[in-house]
Formats: sequence, C-alpha cells, structure tokens
Amino acid sequence: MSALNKRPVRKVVSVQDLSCYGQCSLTVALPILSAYGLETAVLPSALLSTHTSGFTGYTCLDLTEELGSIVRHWRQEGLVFDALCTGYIGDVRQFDLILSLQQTLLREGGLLIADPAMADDGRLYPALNRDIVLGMRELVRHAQVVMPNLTEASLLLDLPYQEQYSQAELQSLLRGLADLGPELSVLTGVSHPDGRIGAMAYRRPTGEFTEAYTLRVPRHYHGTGDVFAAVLTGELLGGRETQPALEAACDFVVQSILETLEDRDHGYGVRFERVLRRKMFPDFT
Ligand code: PXL
Repeated sequence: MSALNKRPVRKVVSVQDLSCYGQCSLTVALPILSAYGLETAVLPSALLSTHTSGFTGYTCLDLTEELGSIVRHWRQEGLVFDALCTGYIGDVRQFDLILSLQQTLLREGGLLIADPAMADDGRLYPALNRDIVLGMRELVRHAQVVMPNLTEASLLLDLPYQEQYSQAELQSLLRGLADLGPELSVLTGVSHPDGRIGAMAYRRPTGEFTEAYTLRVPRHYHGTGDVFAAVLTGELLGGRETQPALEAACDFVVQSILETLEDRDHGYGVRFERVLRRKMFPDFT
C-alpha cells in the first residue's frame, strides 16, 4: 500500500513562519488542518509583522535557534508525529533541522509533506535567495508529497520559467519532480486550454497523472498557495484519493477568492475563513 493512504494520521507538525498579519502560512495552515480533525503542533520558523509580498517595512525575527530548543524539549517529552508539513522557510540553516526531524519526531512511516513556498510569477519572494532554492530542493528529495507552483517547480528543477506550458511540458515537469524523490508531486497554477486554472499531479510508482480545474478569477491574491497546500494536506491525510483531494483544494481556493473579490483593498490574502465556516457550520449565516 502507498505510504500516503496509511492511516490513522492524527498528529502533524506545521513548520513555517508566523506572519502576524496577512492570511498566510501558519495563520492559514493551523485553522484548516484543525478543521480536518488533525492535532496540529507548530514550529514557527520566524515571526514577521506581515508577509513579505505587498507590504513594506515589515519586521522579521528569525527563530532558528528557538526551534532547536523547542525540538530538544519535545524529544525529552517523547513526542512523535504522523506527518511533518513544511511551507515558507526564510533561513537556510533550518533545512538541516527539518530533515533531522524526520528521524527525531516522525514515527516510522511518517510523512514529509513539503510546499516549497518560495516564489511566484517567475520570481523568488523578496526576502529569499538562491540558497533557499537549494535547501528546498534537498527537502523535496526527502519528501513523500510536494506541491510547488510552476515558478517553484522550475527553480527546483533548474529550468527557465515559462509563461505558458504545453501538456507534454507539464508532464515532463512532474516527472522531473518525481525523479527528485516524492511519491506524489502536484503542480499548482496550471492553465487549462479552455481558460480554467487548476492543478496536475503525478504519482509514483504507478505513473498516473491526475488533474482538476476550476474557474480562473483574473486577479492576483497572496496566500492562495498556502490555502491550497493546507486543504490538500488535510484531504490526503484524511485518506482521500488524489483526484477528489485536488478537486477539494482547487474548489476551496476559488471559493476563498470569490469571497474576497468584493473588497478591492484585500489583495494581501484571501478570506478563506468564510469558506471554512460554511463547510463546518452550514447553518451559520
Ligand atoms: O504565502 C507565502 C508566504 C509565506 N510566508 C511569508 C511570505 C510569503 C509570500 O510572500 O512572505 C513570510
């Protein structure tokens, strides 16, 4: 049986920054993973006043050393987790620590699920550099599931970013990601020739491709990759097959965007909370 569908998964750790304002990373992952019934511990990699895209003058406190102390304490307590989920990492020193967590905090057969959140629209995020790309590549080599967007996939594979990709090129990117190691590779932000947008996945060793598409809203919002990653992770860890998991993640993102559209000043994130509320409390208006 695939490592992915082994159950039960109850306890996960989310490793990424805590951006105090801006609807991204931990403030997105925590509520969504919890809503999927997962006990979610956090390893905040850095504390920022806001995320780094679209805000200027943000503050950033690196927490690399504190992470080491937290993990030492967790080990003394004998804590063990079923999955380790990673997102934006701002300091290269954290990659070694994260990889060591596979041995120290993950139970045997536990999963490393990596969203190599580092770039979009052909560009690295403002505070990141080449060393982060190399660190993310190493993380992907050890992960069972990865979910880059097209910019991140091209950085991971050291290929030039393209504005458009043919079906054959998308399949080749996915095979390239799979060659790095993961059992399930998911490409996000994939355009369908009919104008929709979605995600495409490739699973090893079956060599099966899966796709899901949804309405494209022609506006850019930050944090949609983080919402997608959290929903996909919740779905997969709940034992869902790839196709319905991709559909759920695409649908959740587009619904979050539609909730946000009316507020013209809300480009820094998406109102995913309303979608979550609708799913959890359908009678609540
Ligand atoms: O949404 C990705 C993300 C997460 N964390 C921080 C970011 C970004 C994107 O810019 O800056 C700190």
